[in-house]
Amino acid sequence: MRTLKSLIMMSLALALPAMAGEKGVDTVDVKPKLASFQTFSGVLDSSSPVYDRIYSTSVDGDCGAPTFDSVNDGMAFDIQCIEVTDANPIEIVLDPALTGITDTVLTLYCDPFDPLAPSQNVVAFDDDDGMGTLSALSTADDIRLVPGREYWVVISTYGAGMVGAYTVQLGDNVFPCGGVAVEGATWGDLKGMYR
Ligand SMILES: [Ca+2]
Ligand SMILES: [Ca+2]
Repeated sequence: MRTLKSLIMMSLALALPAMAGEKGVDTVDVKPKLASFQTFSGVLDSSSPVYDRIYSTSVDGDCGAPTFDSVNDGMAFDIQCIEVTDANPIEIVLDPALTGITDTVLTLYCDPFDPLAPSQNVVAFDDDDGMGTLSALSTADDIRLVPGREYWVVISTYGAGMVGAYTVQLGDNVFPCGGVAVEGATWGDLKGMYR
């Protein structure tokens, strides 16, 4: 009994520093705007593809933001394409009224995102800057993109097994260019096709 308890305490002690490093105190609650911004929507469910996600505290418009491996693996994800109309800072905000996922994460990639190499091509990442534990990339993050180029927004979750519908509001210099099929997203798959 005592041994089991100390084992549990040891596991907690080992797990906590990693968790604390990834999940900071949530002090930011960026609200979606009330105006009729463009949006995209989708659903994460048990049939969604999964990946071992990363997190990042940096922003790099040139697709090279340094990342950290998350202790959380096997997250459902969805890919949506966006483009910008100018080089002003962008906003991408999960809409709490239309999102049922309890704890989202959002990663912005240059095209393409490879679920087998999620640390490559990263522009920015956010966990909790939206309302509660929802995600938001806001103008405060100063993310500037290149018009005419496609970027991929990967909507996923903090932990594995989190599912539900989501809607994402885009700032007025951002517009959606459609969902991206996962088959088309995977460099590994493409290499497999032409090998
Ligand atoms: Ca979150
Ligand atoms: Ca928040």
